Amino acid sequence: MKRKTSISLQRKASVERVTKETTIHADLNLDGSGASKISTGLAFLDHMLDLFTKHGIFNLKLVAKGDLEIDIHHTNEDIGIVLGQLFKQALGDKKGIRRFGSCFVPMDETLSRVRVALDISGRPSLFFTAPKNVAQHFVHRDYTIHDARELIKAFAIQSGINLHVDVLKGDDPHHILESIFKALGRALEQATRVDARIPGVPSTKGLIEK
Ligand SMILES: [Mn+2]
Repeated sequence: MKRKTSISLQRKASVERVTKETTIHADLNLDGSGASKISTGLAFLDHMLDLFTKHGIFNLKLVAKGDLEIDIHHTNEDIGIVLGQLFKQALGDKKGIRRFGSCFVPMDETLSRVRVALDISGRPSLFFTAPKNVAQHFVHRDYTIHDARELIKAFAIQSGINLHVDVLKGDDPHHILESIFKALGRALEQATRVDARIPGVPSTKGLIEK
């Protein structure tokens, strides 16, 4: 595996990940305007990452080419890995950030039944719950809520974020996934925001695990 990264003083990061399964190039600006340029080979995932970027008010460019002839697993998971690495690098020493974020995003019948809450704690974990009958539904030919869970898990682990995603109700998987990716973007927007009143890292310990 080849991996190249670059960090700038501004809260930006670039990641290039090349393996036998996928090739991914990505650039993130945490202090963007919600502009996205996404091409993953999976139309539904492009749509979700556009929403994530827009509602996170980040700028994200991501081009992925993966072994989709096998299935979407490698491409989907590796995109989660790269997104996590981008956020970890762009956050740098995490000085002055709000650290916590949470959001409910209404989407027609899934009103207030998708909850996302997160802590940029440096201690990565994902707690993801969804009603059984919803989780296995195919959304668009080849993308399920289970696939979204796998991407978000890789993201949480690589970014060092403690992340809770709870789908409590909802009938339409497309709407549920939109709520999840929008709420994740908005909760990250809150948590990554720099607040001038916060001196140093937002922890009484005086550090956040690297
Ligand atoms: Mn849609």
